[in-house]
Amino acid sequence: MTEEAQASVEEIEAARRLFAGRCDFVWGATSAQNLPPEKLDEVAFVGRSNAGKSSLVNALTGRKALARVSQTPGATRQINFFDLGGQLMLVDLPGYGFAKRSKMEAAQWQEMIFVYLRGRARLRRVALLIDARRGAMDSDRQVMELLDRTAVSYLLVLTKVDELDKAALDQSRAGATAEAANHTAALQQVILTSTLSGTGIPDLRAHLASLGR
Ligand SMILES: Nc1nc2c(ncn2[C@@H]2O[C@H](COP(=O)(O)OP(=O)(O)OP(=O)(O)O)[C@@H](O)[C@H]2O)c(=O)[nH]1
Ligand SMILES: [Mg+2]
Repeated sequence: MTEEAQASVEEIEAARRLFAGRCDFVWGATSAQNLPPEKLDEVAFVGRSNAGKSSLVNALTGRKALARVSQTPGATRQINFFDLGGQLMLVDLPGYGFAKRSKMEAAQWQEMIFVYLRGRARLRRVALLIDARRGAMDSDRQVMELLDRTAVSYLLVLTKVDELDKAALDQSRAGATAEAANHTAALQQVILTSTLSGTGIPDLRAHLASLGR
């Protein structure tokens, strides 16, 4: 069994305050050639299309429409940068693994995501989102391997846990934990989240806020 690092009451409260404060959209990059200068440490939200990245950015910051959310995969079309209180840059990326897009476009987006992940000196952490109903797929493993190679530490975040009963959730958690154990740059902690019920949101805030200090 892995012991999960629990945030203290003080850390949870400090994180709540940080995420309740200002958060401003500052930049949308349509290609890896027009990324903004690196002013703050960055945390990127990465995952397959529709995994719930933009929803999670909204839930963390308590905003309804800071980041654009859609039922249709492909909602986020650029790399969006949000300045959280001058402390941390939240970076919402387009999703990968969306089969309906043209091959050309899919390849361009994949390239943009990979260039960003490889080349950002102040990228402190990646939250790699995995739909709890689906588990990790090959496209996720490609990203994990890239992050292992570049030694950017990442946290597996299971999303939409409200959709699962307890047995399915236990299975999903076990799958993600095993996946993390297989990858050198993956943190051993897995965070379970739901933007509908709020499960895991304070924990994820605490995790990210500890980077901004
Ligand atoms: N049941 C449930 N649905 C969720 C949750 N989070 C997000 N969704 C839904 O999942 C869909 C996709 O959400 P987005 O936040 O747009 O996903 P994304 O990963 O940003 O997608 P792309 O930008 O296309 O890569 C939307 O219909 C959301 O309402 C959750 O915690 N529970
Ligand atoms: Mg999105």
